[in-house]
Amino acid sequence: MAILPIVETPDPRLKQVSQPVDAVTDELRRLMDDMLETMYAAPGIGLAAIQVGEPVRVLVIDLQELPEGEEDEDKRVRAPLYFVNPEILERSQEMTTYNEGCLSVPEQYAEIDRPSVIRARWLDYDGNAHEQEIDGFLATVLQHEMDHLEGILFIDHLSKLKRDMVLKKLTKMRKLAA
Ligand code: GNR
Ligand code: NI
Repeated sequence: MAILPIVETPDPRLKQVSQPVDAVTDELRRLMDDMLETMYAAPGIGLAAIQVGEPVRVLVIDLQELPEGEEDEDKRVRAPLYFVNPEILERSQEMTTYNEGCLSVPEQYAEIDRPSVIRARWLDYDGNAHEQEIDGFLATVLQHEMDHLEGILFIDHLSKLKRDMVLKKLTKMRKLAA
């Protein structure tokens, strides 16, 4: 397994539309393993293949939630999810707002509205097909990741004024870090 460099805005690769994969092969599983390792190291809770420069419709998610009643941050449980060629079949009219971040827009956050519940279809790590209704934080993160497959970042859901403010803060942060 390998930790891969994460592509950051304004890299034009993040605007690319990713292509469906023909089959879940060992080579694709290797990519998914590397994406997961890269995501854990970042650390993050989701990663689309284009964020490591691969324009294919593949993403990994692990919400790494604390067990009920647990407060120790070290007790987070790993439960990786793999989505190949994901599709959204239905979206609820009801919307939910989350303060989103993105590894490709480091250390910037903004409140984004998205449908609260979606019905999705995808292939998993073994190439098995799933169709399921998804709600809660997973619905938000899956929609954030699926946006990456269309070349869309969470900041693209903001007004130009707010987006430019975020990008300005990012530039300033990078100058301070340099
Ligand atoms: O690590 C991440 N956290 C996050 C928080 C709220 C909504 C979406 C996300 S996904 C993000 C990782 C990432 O950039 N995935 O593309
Ligand atoms: Ni992201």
